Amino acid sequence: GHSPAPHCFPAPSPPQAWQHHLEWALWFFKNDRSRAWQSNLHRVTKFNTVEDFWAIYNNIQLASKLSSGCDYALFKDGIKPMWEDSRNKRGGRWLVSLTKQQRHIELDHLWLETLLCLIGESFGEHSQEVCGAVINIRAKGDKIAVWTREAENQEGVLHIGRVYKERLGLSTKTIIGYQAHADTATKSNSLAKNKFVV
Ligand code: MGP
Repeated sequence: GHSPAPHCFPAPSPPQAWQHHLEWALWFFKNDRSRAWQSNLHRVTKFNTVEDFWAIYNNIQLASKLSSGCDYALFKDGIKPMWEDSRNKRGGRWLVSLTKQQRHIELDHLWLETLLCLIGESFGEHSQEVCGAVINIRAKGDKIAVWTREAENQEGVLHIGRVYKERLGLSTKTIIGYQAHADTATKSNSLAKNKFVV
């Protein structure tokens, strides 16, 4: 460790080695089975300040009030919330699967905490690995996920997973898994295999 600086002034905070990401985009997906998946996905708005984030958050429906089949996604501006985007295609997601009961007691809180993890860059230098987050409102059980750009980046993925699980306040007994999008996109049933768990 460092010895204390020999003067009375507070030491300057260390320069932050990672780049701050300033622009975020909010997306909305509304399920219309007569249309292709991609054409149901719409970018609603962009923002780059915390004040604008709250103005938007306070003016849209809570996730728990959306109808089944809808999603919200918050992604760094320029990254589309789809596997095919070049920034997503080698990546994957930390997936939190919720029970039906959790929609009424925890869903909105968990999603807000997820959004704050992203815009507050809670993962330190590994925040640059984050692409975005998605919430799926589904009758069979809602899902929240944080998408990262490189599934082979074990150190970054695990750091993000540990911090995220802690921030959500999930008990140590709750296990969450990370799946590569390549596996999710080609899975034959609803469960892609976990590449990592925390
Ligand atoms: P979903 O909306 O992520 O989960 O994917 P859901 O509805 O809970 O279904 P499950 O299969 O996980 O149980 C539903 C379907 O939407 C997928 O099977 C794809 O057909 C389509 N889809 C979802 N995503 C995230 C993408 C994507 O990024 N790209 C494309 N092309 N299709 C997607």
